[in-house]
Amino acid sequence: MPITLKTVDPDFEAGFVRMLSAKREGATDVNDSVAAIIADVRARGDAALCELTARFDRLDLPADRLRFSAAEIAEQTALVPAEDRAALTLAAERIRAYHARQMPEDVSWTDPEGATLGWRWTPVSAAGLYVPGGQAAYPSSVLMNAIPARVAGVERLVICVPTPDGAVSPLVLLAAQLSGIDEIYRVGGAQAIAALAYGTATIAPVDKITGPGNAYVAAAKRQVFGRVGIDMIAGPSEVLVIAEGPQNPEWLALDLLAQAEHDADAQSILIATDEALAHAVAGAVDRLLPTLPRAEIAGASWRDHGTIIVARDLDEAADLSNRIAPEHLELCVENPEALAARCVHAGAIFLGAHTPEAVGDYVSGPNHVLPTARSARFSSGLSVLDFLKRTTLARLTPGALARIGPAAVRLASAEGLHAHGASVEARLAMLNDRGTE
Ligand code: HSO
Ligand code: ZN
Repeated sequence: MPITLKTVDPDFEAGFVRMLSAKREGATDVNDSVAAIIADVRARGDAALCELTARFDRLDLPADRLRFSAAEIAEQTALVPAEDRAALTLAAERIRAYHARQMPEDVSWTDPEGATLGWRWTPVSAAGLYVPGGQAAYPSSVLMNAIPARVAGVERLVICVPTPDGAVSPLVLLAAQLSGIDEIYRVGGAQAIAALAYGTATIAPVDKITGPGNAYVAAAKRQVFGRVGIDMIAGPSEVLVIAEGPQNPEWLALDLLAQAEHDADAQSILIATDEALAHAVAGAVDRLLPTLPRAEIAGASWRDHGTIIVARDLDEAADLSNRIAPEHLELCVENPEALAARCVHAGAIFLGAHTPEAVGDYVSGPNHVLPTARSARFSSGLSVLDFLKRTTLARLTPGALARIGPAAVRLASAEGLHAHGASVEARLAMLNDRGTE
């Protein structure tokens, strides 16, 4: 049974705070073993990569076979049924169109002192995308990571995906192909992250690593951060559904279960403004749960982390939502735009009863790599900006230097940095000799 809280109850606040601070991820400390793997790959390159792949994925390959050949990719992608290919192609097109609009413009202006200022965006040169193996090898996540990088103009894009016992996902390879990636290695875990960060003879290093992964991958990303950029460390997925009646309880129940089936640590929360609707949804969840192929995972998530809150009104619901700062926020209410304006901390908002979160996972266009564990308070989902760097630009005319330079001289002196001041003064002295405009 999920926790049910009513905001009118005197013990509501304590229960809500308990839910907010509950830790949903197992705290296995893998830092030491990850550090050893990274050190090994740095020291022994491909030899370490091959040995670790044999050990962890039971795949014994020489270094020159770690990369999928063009023939292997063609052979695998040909296995994808036409309907799946069409769906993935539609998803890729919509994700591309959405992200193309995120491309920021370079900016330049001349201020009243005569300084021409601005900034310029340039892509990182190479990015590595980690794709988990096994059950979590989501082709949709390949698109969500690769397409923004492509749109940003990243020249070299690489995928690392573990293939335990040699098992390959044709759809993952097709997603890579649709994103224009042909450099794909069957390497996973911390060793893949180490190779992407430091390079080996076979895998040239990249500048930025993105993509989800297990505890080892997450720890490895943390440890190589600084050497390379990383996207974020994603925690278990979560959804908050805010609903006011009348609503179809089954729709809402399925939205909660869609999140729950990801992971036993996932969290689904419903805030309803009327108690009858809350009960109807809870009943629908109980009815539908056993029918799911992933009933065990979804059941564990719903039992341990599922929460239903009955709020007084939508104002109160919005306040609670802002405290939760959910990764996904679904607004099944009469006027979702008005409510969305009040919900300021959320990774992605889905407006209205006909926008289930699952369409956002695949085909609506926005990215599904989103801030979890309340990090939507200070961060955003993956975007084109994650693959761009902003370089600032400044050009001063002699007149501009004459007008603002003396303040720099003054501040340099205050900071005790003589050469700083002198570099400006030398120019000012010359300008004084010549006279400036
Ligand atoms: N809801 C997940 C993404 C996903 N769902 C991939 C299905 N496939 C995290 O936003
Ligand atoms: Zn999902």
